[in-house]
Amino acid sequence: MPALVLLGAQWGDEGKGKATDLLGGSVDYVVRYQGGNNAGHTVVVGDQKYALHLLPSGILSPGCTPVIGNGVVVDPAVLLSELSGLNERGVDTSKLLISGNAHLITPYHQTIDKVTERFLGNRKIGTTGRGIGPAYADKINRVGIRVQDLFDESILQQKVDAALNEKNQILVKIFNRRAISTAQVVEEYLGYAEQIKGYVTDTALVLNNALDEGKVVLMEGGQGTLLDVDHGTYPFVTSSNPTSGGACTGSGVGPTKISRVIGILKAYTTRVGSGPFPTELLDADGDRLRTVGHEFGVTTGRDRRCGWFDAVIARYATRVNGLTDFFLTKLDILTGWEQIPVCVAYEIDGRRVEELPYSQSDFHHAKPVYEYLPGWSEDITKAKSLSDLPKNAQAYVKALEEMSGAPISAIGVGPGRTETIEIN
Ligand code: 2SA
Ligand code: GDP
Ligand code: MG
Repeated sequence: MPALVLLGAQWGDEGKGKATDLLGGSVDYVVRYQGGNNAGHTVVVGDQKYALHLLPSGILSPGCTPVIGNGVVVDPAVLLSELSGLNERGVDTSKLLISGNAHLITPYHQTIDKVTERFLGNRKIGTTGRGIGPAYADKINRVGIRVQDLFDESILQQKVDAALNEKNQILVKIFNRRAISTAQVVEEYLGYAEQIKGYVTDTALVLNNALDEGKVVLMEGGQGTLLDVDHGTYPFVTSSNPTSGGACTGSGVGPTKISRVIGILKAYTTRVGSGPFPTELLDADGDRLRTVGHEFGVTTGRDRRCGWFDAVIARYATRVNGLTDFFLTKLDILTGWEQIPVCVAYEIDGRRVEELPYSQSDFHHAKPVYEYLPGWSEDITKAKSLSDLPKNAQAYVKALEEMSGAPISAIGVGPGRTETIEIN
């Protein structure tokens, strides 16, 4: 198996961290290809719980080389603090590789992210406030600062100065904030250069050489398909491409090298931030999913919005990512419901719609059409095979598989590494 991609099939927080960690033992490299420290990936190893924001989840697998690809935006202060946090807990992070072409998040990106959200008022995106969108905007505008710029003081000075010329105009004149000083940013960032230098390399070359030698490379998405800037619920999206195409551009590995694309699919649906969500539950059932499923932002601590499983979204994820299979997660959280609604289609202005509407206005008006599947009450957290599950849980999994358009190859029945059913 050469390269494989693992990504979120919904709005993120499907359990990608656990899934990556599960595969970590059988892969040589784990690569983050987009996003930054807006991600929150939880990995539970024995009695230890790790929350990773910027680093790839593979950093917890000793045999694995973790890679931050060119498509990621890196906040160096967060990077260093995440590394030292792991080191203090005895995790070896010395193998980390960071692309010199990855862009940097700077304090002015965070300021712009936060003030823009404040000015948008009730039209806000609900960002994580980590400066992600403004950093990607600078990358596309060709005024971004890259990791490699840290190692040339005069280039860094020139680039920060050019970027701040424009930013300060906006901050002072439009947002009524204080101007940010070039000297201060340059001094802070030069301070990171020495600490980061040893990790920085041409990661695309390293990964392609590794693939030529028969090594296995896992590319790990942050966020999820419906938060993709091209294929998600724009403008309520993140500013990068979590979908499978992003794995190629964000790592420098071509599509012909990828043999498997795994979609991580939660047995119900959650979303953090603003935007349409047809199966959202604003009642006691939603609160129950949030409480039982511990649905709170790993990065910001925000309540996640919760709702029933949406098969229209799952089918869409299969299509836009070319998924080969799904990992179904958090099935255990559904234990105890008498019946479980599953959205099989939408009703939009009196019409039944089977595919995700490309028009955002239509999607905003989509009402879920539910089928009701019988629930189960038995504890499933010790199940090791499909046949260990109660009949109704097996039927729920089978129904989701049929509706979603790709086979389910693993089922999560708890947060721990071993709480997984693998299906061959
Ligand atoms: P941003 O900060 O520009 O990427 O925000 C834009 C939208 O993307 C959403 N987003 C996320 N959604 C789910 N999980 C994410 N990671 C954290 C987690 C989130 C947290 O694992 O819990 O802690 O709040 C994530 N990152 C970005 C975001 O909510 C906006 O809707
Ligand atoms: P990610 O962003 O996709 O990596 O997901 P998060 O870490 O933000 O959220 C998923 C949460 O569900 C984490 O707390 C995981 O430990 C937990 N989790 C993952 N798989 C399962 C599962 O099968 N059952 C239960 N109960 N929890 C799970
Ligand atoms: Mg998360």
